[in-house]
Amino acid sequence: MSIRNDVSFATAAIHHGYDPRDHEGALTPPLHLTSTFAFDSAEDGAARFSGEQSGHIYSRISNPTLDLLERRLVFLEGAEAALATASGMGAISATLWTLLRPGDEILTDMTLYGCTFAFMQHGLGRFGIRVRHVDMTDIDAVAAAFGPETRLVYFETPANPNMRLVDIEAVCALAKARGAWSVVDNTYSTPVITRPVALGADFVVHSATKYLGGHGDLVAGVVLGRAADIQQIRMFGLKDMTGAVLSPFNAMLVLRGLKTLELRVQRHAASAQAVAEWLERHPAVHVVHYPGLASFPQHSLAKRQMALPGGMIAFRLKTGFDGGKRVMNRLTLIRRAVSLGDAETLIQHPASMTHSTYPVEQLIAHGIMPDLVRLSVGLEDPRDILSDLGAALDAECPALAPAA
Ligand code: 7XF
Repeated sequence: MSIRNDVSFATAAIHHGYDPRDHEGALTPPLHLTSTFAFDSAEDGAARFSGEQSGHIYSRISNPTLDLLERRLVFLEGAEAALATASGMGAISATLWTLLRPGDEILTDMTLYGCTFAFMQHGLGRFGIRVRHVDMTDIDAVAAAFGPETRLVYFETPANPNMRLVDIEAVCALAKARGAWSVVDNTYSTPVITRPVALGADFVVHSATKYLGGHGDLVAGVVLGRAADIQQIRMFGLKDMTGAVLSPFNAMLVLRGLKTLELRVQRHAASAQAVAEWLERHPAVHVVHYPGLASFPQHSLAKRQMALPGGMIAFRLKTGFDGGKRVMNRLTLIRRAVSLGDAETLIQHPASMTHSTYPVEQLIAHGIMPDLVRLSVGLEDPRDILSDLGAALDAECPALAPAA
């Protein structure tokens, strides 16, 4: 199913899949806080288990509140089906455990979120699935990296934490031609900015903990793809392998977050553009990685593939890693915390925090500079964000003066 043209994104994010008339007029969808579902008869129960009869059985398999969230996300991402999970890692692991077998190989970009990297290296690696990293900004290198065992291509765009972009259409077309599945982590972009399914991706995964939830009060994930594949992931990767089922309460919070997703992402992006331009002009800053800057090496791909440049920025200071630590410790409004996509502006140091799962000697090879600082631009008044950053960065300037 493709994105419908008759209802706009913002409207669907509020209304799609729910009619108050089916729920005693309740404006807000009811929360189905139940672990199990009563059958009308022993025969009905057996028919549900055998698949002859549709209907819920047990909340590790499905639940009406999760069902609504899944249908809404299906619409927003333009996919056929979705499976909500307890976390982004739950979505990624349930998907890969379902699709891969010992001896298979995954082709992935150099840069991945730290726990995705660890899951592939140590989780899948332990069970005979190999991971090959390739620079996916170089399409010829991707084409050359396929081997006879390559079953799946996996990447993030923009990549966490260095903002590298991958050309979704080009890489997914290569995967398809070589008979491999493509899985795109769309956490940084959200469907407001990029819809990978329309660009040829087989699967889209999210950490819904981030922009989809949007308020820093939950952990959740989702995988989207074709109906038959998602059903397999539900009945094997989720039900039998990981059990990483989302709580209906958290599903409700994600549904609430989705209502303002488009508005929030627009504001995150507008503020991040202003902050990135300001950072680029600051004398203490060495380099800023942000898709909305003309100086960004993949700026033209960003304009082609992304409706907005997003809310995430990575930067490096002229005073290096120690300078980054000093700046972080001077901030009074911006919070020193991992995660992203929250109302609060968050700052963290990937090499020692979110990406500390990489062996230190491999960080640079994976494009994660040890002095890189990551900023998730929040929804505060951008003038307040800039004034906090300004004070912290100006205090760094004396350290720039050449030694007498
Ligand atoms: O299991 P989670 O909901 O935390 O999601 C995992 C995940 C998957 N993909 C991407 C691109 C992610 O960024 C994440 C989580 N990242 C957080 C971060 O980078 O701050 C986790 C904090 S350690």
